[in-house]
Amino acid sequence: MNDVRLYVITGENYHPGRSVAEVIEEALRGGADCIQLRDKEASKAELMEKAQTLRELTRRYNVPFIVNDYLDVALACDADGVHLGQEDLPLAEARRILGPDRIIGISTHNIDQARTAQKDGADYIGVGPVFPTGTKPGRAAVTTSYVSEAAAEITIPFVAIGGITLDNVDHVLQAGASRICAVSAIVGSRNVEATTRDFLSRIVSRSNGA
Ligand code: TZP
Ligand code: MG
Repeated sequence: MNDVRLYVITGENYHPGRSVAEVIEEALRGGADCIQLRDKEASKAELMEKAQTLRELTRRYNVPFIVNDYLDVALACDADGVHLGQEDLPLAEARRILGPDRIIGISTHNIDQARTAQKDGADYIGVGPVFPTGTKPGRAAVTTSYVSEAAAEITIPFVAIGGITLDNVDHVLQAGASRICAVSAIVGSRNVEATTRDFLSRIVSRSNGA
């Protein structure tokens, strides 16, 4: 996860009438360098089909592929890893099942959760939601102050997530994030490839000290 700068998560409600593969391929063309399949509505069979499609696609672009929530689907499609929330399977059990080589990411909402995930061997953490977001309604925003706390203390890679758009991404980068994760601002945009490229150039110029 060290090289990841722009991590894009699927969100099919944001692009009615267009397939997940089509939209994600545009993000990959724009430079997304990590893809997560997140689908809380699909049946297991549907999820598996999407996972296989995205696995093939991400392999072509040589980009890590992560499955949200489901270790069985991740293993069955040979994903690079899984992403788990605080209420999902505990990290130690997930590690036992997945082994040392697959990526395990953990959502965190405060610095204590981040410390725990790091200590327990997470490969990366999500830090958010930074801003309120319709993609995860009802979850309080952690603000950029948690991003700054994570930047000051956490040594494993972290991705800032939640309500991040081209209008506020500079604040998140200024707060200390060097990896950005987004759903709606990218997959729901009118030109997915161009928007991805715009996000990436903001991230890169910030890491070059601009
Ligand atoms: N975890 C924390 S916030 C979030 C997830 C999955 C949703 C991010 O979606 P968006 O549309 O980029 O705000
Ligand atoms: Mg989950």
